[in-house]
Amino acid sequence: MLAGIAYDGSAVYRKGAALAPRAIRRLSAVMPPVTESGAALVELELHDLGDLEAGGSIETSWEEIAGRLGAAPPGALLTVLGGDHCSAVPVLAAQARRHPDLALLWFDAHPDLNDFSRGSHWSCGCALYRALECAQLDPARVVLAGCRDFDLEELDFIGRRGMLMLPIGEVAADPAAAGRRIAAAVGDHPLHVSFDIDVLDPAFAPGTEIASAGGLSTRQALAVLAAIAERCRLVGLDVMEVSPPLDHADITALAALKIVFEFWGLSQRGATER
Ligand SMILES: [Mn+2]
Repeated sequence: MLAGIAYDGSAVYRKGAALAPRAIRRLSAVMPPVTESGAALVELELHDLGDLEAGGSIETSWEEIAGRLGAAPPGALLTVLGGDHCSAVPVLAAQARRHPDLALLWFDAHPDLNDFSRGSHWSCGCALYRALECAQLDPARVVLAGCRDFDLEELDFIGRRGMLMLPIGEVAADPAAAGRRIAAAVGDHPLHVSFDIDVLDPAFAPGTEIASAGGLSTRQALAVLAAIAERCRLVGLDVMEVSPPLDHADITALAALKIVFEFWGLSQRGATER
């Protein structure tokens, strides 16, 4: 099940992510439905809900969007194209409803764990904080990976709530080992992956609201996901913060598509092997 959330009302620095679902869908025509390991994706049935309307503020629309997404058939793998990262709030609320013991992997240059940031409770720096509240997710079942830009109160929250955070250096040095460590922490819980494209280095994903140097290559991110998929039950993916107006030669949108297609292949393979 695929849906877009064409929303960037929570972006405080540079808007543009609302245009991502359309850009990514348009570019998808150039991608053959075959993964890099040669698995045909044509066996996947794809239902596209189109773009869900978030209005001017996701604060007032997240519950309705969560209702739409939560109506996906129980076994369906949910894939959502954002949108700024606050678009993940309804996604995670829906996923927590569909999978009561949900675990979350938050791939991001920023933990987004401020209660209040840049003048609002609903700016991008608050995305995960609001998602934990709205989806009623246990922070102990959330793993952060790739973070490298912090507000001090975020580090405080991570420490106090006992959240597992894999430092960017550790993930970059050995992505497969990082994936195994994440999988061990997730255990048997169904896993949703929230992929902020800014976890990638700006060299691989320049088109994003707040790019952060020193990030992962697309290859490293794929290696982390592959190691996780061998061990975990993947139930969903969202790819957020792609900003077409800030992109160059569609590099970022194509990276997002690569992550989506490979995730589909990995989920398919994981489901067959387990
Ligand atoms: Mn984010």
